[in-house]
Amino acid sequence: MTATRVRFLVILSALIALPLTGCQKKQGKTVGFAQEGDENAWRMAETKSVQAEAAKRAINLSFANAQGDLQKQINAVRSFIAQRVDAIILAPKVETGWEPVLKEAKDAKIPVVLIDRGVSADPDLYATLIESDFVEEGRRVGEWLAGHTSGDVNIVELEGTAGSAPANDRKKGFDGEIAKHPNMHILASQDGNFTREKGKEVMTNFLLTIGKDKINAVYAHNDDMALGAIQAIEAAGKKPGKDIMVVSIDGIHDGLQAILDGKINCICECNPLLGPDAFDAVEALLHGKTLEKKMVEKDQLFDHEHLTKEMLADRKY
Ligand code: GYE
Repeated sequence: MTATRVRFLVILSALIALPLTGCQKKQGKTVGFAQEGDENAWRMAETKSVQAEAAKRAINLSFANAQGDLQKQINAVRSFIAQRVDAIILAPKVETGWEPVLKEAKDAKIPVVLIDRGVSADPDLYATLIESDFVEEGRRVGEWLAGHTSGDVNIVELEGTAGSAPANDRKKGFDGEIAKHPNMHILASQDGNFTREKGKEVMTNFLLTIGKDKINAVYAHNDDMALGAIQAIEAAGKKPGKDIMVVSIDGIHDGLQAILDGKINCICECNPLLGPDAFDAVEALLHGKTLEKKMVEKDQLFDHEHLTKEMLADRKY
């Protein structure tokens, strides 16, 4: 090859490369993730799992944290549609209110993968829902409580965020199980918004208004509220896990540690590490596949007999 020809080829390739580098269009796929909030360790673990999985697959992730504000979350989905992302992952705060924006996504041909919480909208409006069986979680801890007490139990209930799928379904599952035992009663139920602070506040109030000697057990819809309740029980001079039994759902590190410490009696796990399943779904959809409307995560039950220090050391959240 002559020197002139080499020079010509170098200039030519530079000219071809120029417009490509000049254009800032991101390479690869872009996915929007509309997260409902950052209220506790479970949710932070879920967010991290989605972010880590996007990075692993070299997918650009647009992340929006609605900080518990439904309207903000709906607006985030709307802005993902306006950005023309390739797909949307949505962890919806509550079940209702999603039809209009899900319709907009469908009209724009952007698939929506729901993770961790369901919605009450027409299933045609989203591609799939990846979540745990919340009714079953509530049922299992109810069954555990019935099986590990005389069956004569006065319970107070700390509910998750009002209107959210896990709050609605965990209540349903537990209530259904308790109803089989005529001497198990729920004395009071109140929204603790899935946070430790609110769990403590509501439990403090229950202990004062109902009386610390009348309550035999706490059913918390998640570990964080149970951990808050434990602080309230100890402040009232009672022993959590003994004087007042505590059962909850999630299986975060601090919750399982409380089982080892004898302060929580039983926890039904709820897996927050949904990133891999969420992106398997996204990639299948982007390859034109149709998915099952619902994929259910497998959860295990922990109590003092079925938990060891070693198991806790391996825990990812
Ligand atoms: O149990 C709770 C979180 O939606 C399943 O939300 C999730 C629940 C989880 O705030 O800790």
